[in-house]
Amino acid sequence: MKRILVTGALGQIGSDLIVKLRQIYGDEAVLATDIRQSQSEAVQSGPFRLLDVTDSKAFYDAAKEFRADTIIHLAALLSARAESNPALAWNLNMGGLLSALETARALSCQFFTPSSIAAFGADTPKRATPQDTLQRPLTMYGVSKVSGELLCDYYHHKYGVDTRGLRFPGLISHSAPPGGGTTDYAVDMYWEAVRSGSYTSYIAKGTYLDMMYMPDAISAIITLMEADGSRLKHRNAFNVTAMSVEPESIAASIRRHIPDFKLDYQVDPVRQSIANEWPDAIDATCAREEWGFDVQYDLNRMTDDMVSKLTEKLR
Ligand code: AKB
Repeated sequence: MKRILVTGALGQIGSDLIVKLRQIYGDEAVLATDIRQSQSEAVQSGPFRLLDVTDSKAFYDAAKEFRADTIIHLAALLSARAESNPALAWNLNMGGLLSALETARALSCQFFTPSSIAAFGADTPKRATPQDTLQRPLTMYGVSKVSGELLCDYYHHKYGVDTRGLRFPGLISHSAPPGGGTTDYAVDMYWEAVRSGSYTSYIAKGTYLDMMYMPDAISAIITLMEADGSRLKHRNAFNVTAMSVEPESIAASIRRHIPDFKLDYQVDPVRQSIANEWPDAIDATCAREEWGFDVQYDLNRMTDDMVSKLTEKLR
């Protein structure tokens, strides 16, 4: 029976992941932690604890008292917010990861943390971006993600920690809003399409980025964590993606439900330069071969679900 500690439980991934993990392993088997308190029903359905992930003693104590055998470490600052406060991003993303890995080592926990398409850089091949390739990002978020991947590799090879990770593309969900990312424009577009029928994108027309619907991301985490470790050649993070889209592709998909939906542009130079550094479309072959990665949602299927869920929520 698993006992799972999740950090950043109130964030975009955490709020959906907690619900799914509790459905599978039981409410009491999943400890949700975050730096802030919440009344969210999903999180309140089982144990919750306040945790500042940069406090390594508090991290260790929380895992020890809960008798955790698995740590899913999600707490981090995303790309745009990290660019506006690079020192804070380094301290939180790297300090938090170090506390998490040290705890996993000391308590022999299985370990998951997400990486990102931000871990690549401007000189990485833009299309069919391979699993193993050049990674020289120029954003602080990217620097923290590539360093995090190396640290996970290090803890696996040096201490035998069972580290596993995914390089997530932009994640789209209708439950918790994302915060401070670059790919968040896609989520905002769905909300505004349903709420007001129009959206002004801060990402330019023609900017292709990988995306994935949250249910596929959650299922990828669980499948990877359940996979036979002896089949995994990569202990840093696997490329995973469901689609490569630009703002007009999402708008066209939305117009199948909201024919008058209007999309215009007011490009934000900071977030656009972050997006320009990221691949157009990554290659997920290693994830498919090593642990059976698969997705259920393409763009139109995701749009159908997003529009129907947001319509229920907002009207
Ligand atoms: C962001 O935009 O910062 C994140 C990511 C791709 O890691 N969604």
